[in-house]
Amino acid sequence: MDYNLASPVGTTVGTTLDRFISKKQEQFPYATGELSQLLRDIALAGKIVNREINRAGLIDVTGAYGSQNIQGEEQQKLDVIANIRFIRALRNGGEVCGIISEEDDDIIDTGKPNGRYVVAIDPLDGSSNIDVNVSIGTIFSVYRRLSPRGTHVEERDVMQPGKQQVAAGYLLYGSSTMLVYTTGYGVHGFTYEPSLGEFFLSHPDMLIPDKGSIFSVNEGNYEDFSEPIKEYLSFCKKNRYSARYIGSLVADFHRSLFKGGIYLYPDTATAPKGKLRLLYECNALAFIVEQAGGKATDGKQRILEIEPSSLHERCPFYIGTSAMVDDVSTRIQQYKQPS
Ligand code: P6P
Repeated sequence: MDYNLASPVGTTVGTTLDRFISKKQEQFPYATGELSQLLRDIALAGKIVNREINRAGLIDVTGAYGSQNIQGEEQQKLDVIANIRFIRALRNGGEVCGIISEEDDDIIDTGKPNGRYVVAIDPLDGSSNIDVNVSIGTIFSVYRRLSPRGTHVEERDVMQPGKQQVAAGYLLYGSSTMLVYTTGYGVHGFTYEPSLGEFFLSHPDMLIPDKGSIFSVNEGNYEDFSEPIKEYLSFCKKNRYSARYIGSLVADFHRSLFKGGIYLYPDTATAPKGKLRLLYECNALAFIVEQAGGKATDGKQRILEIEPSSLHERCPFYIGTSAMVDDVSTRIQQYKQPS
């Protein structure tokens, strides 16, 4: 029978994440398949966490877990569940010798001394939004280890500047669940089809719009912002930009990536390093946005250039459309304290 494959009946279901990774593998500097397997492990954990999130209202996984993380933040039950799922998936995959997680004070030794990679992860960012059904996300960075294979992970393995990342990505658990990642060869978005249990390529070679008119910041902190940031926000309003702030970093970043714009989490007098964490929040999104043609800075330097000094350090964070990020950096660097 002559099937008309152009018809909807014969339309292919699209490229799965697994097939895409395999096809792109030849672009990995180390085409040994280990980084491919690591990405598959993250996607698997993401599917499991997605299922837990989608059932959150039905089973007892919402609300506080009853303990705090090193940040002093109340851990949500799903925070703990997500942390366990990602650590377990990465440990079982065997490619990772160590992990740092927002939910753990110290480096996690996976007990896999032959793993070539280390992972920095925020297993469930924005989890305070779970109970109100707002989109939340997972953020991850992958580095090659510096210490010799066959030994246990060392602090230097995870304390690398963001420019050393070999892969980075995020999962967004929203109206649809997406996985967006880069290995340094462009940014690619996959949409999860739960009925098939697969991520399908939906947004190949993503690029951030080079013009933007959306600014995203928690203006509740306005009184604590520096003068150049206050001036920039006035500029945005005078130009009738749109204000959008979900209060969930992955969702706010994802919108900026799609629509253009800038996300700001500035330093303040009370929080001189800002709120967001360099190693498992800012570095990954900075790698992605630069691969998509955007920029990310702490106001003084590229996020990816920052040499980490502690596992859970924070940094001021300005990320999005290049011209908008440049505008903020220029204002910060040219601001002269009144004498
Ligand atoms: P604020 C969530 O806790 C988070 O780390 C990010 O997801 C989010 O962008 C930010 O904090 C929100 O912080 O101070 O505006 O509530």
